[in-house]
Amino acid sequence: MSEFDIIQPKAIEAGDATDAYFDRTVETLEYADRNPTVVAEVTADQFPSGEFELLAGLKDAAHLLDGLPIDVDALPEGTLFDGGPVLQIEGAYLDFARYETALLGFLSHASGIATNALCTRQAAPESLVLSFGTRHVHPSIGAVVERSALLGGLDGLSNVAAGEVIGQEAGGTMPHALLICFGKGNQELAWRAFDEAVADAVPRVALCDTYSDEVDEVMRAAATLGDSLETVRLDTTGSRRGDFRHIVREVRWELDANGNEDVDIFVSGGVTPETIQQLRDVVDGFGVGGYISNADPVDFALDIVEVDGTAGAKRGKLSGRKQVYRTADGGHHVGLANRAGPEDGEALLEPLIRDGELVREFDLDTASEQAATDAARTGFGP
Ligand code: PCP
Repeated sequence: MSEFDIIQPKAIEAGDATDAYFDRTVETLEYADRNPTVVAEVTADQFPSGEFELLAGLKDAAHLLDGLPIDVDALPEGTLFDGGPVLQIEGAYLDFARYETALLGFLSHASGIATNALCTRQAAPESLVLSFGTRHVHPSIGAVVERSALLGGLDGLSNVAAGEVIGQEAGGTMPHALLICFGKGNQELAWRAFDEAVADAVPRVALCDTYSDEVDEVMRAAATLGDSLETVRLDTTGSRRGDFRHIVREVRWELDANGNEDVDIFVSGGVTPETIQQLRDVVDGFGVGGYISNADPVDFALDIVEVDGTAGAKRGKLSGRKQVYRTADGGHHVGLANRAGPEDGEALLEPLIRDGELVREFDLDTASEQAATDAARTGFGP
């Protein structure tokens, strides 16, 4: 058993990562011999508001529910939704009651992160954008952060263990700590040692802002590594940035003036979609951390909307089994499932589990492509 404060996967699978009131509910319903067949829906807002969010975490949610004797429909992972419902369960309530807490957690956190990742992607469709943010979150959700970032369209990840979970190798070159270990004034020694030490496949990206002016360090790195230098990374700390766009353009000017037109400029540190839009014409790539990993979770709730065939919900929630549609103008339309949808509407809820069997496969690239396509259809972006 781990010494870390981490709920183990087996406890999640068993439904034990639940709020205690669901245990009391199970106890009470079993005592009263009551177990209605219900339809329950996961929704963020009841009516579309014009604010889209990106569905992620469905793979884990599906594996949580797999094997329970229920039917589940859901949007494809990587679909933009405006409120919901994003997932719908039909079954005897006691068969899934204890799974609500973990189900919402899987969907809420991943969808919030994926939404900010897609927003970041849309800010710079042509740039390299890498995920740097797992340092800001508990390591137990590092793979959730990295998978959601990739789902939103980022090009790469930095967390090694998360990469192993996802099946995609982590990338990265050097932190300031490496430069500092060689001492002030010895940046050349650090860059050269890095070039000699690491595998050929690792891109030669020199961090150029540790002790000195960015232009000065960039030109020293170029002189040290010559043709091996592929990229310079500027991670200038906030208090020293000044007019950062000007600094970046100066770096580009001096690189070009000295025959280093092929050297790319990569920027990291506090990067947001707004920063990206300001710099994307003068920067080749971005590392984005907190803006993505610290995203607010989507405020999903699971609500019963039908009991033993009769539509009914708590106050403030819309009764009845629903269907959601993508309309031709890129809108999100919610209607009752037993009524006709909009003429130009594409129904989005699809089977996920039938009689307890998972009937869908999950592929990260497919979900990421879905997100990009949907962003174009809905006009999602900063
Ligand atoms: C980068 C930057 C941020 C990290 C990435 C995450 O790290 O300074 O702290 O980006 P974020 O600001 O968007 O969350 P390094 O330059 O490697 O930091 P260090 O100074 O630790 O070497």
